[in-house]
Amino acid sequence: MRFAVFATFGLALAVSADRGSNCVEPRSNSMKFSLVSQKNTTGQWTAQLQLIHDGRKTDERSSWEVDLEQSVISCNGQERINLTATLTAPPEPPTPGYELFPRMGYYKFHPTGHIWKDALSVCMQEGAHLAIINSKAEANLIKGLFARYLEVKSSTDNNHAFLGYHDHYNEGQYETILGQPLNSTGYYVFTSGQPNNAAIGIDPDQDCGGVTREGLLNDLPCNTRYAFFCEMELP
Ligand SMILES: [Ca+2]
Ligand SMILES: [Ca+2]
Repeated sequence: MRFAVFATFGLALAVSADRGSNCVEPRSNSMKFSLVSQKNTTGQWTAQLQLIHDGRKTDERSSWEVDLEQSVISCNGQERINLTATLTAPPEPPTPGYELFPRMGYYKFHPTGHIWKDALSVCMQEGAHLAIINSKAEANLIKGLFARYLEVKSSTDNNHAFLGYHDHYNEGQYETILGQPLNSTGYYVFTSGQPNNAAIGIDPDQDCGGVTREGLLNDLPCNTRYAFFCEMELP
């Protein structure tokens, strides 16, 4: 959904919305603009536009984006400032329950424990995959989602969740569920003393990927139930 706001200096304001067959009206009317246009000491006009949508500024976790273009026309000693602001609304999550994180993807935390292969299936059924961490920023995102749930259900412990990596084929050689070596994903930070491949309960070893509440990696037993993260790539 894209629509544009055209403003001329002097605050004559008009709104033009694309009403094509694939467009819908905005769902919320809690949208405010803050527009500042001023001449600096060298005589140049500058403009700043800020969008506040649902109480959040565009530079916070809102994924609304604002592009502002400005041109100055001088005519008969007068200056006319043309401003064009283009708002781009975030796409709807392809599957309910997924949250968009701009430039990262859609994520969903499942707070009810599953064994690893069932967690893998749940994510696939939702059109996603078990999450793979590719950066410190993504690890922080996972940590933040985990922190929303002080307790998880039907999980072996409250402090771990499954991710999309494993060492099913070669012990200690971790790879993602997409076949990439884990140490080339951009994030390979295990928590202290891990991976340890230790036996827990009915599991003789640990071949499935996990993450701690601190966003650090830990190998986990595959047939033990943990909460898990699904991830959907941006289109
Ligand atoms: Ca292992
Ligand atoms: Ca471990």
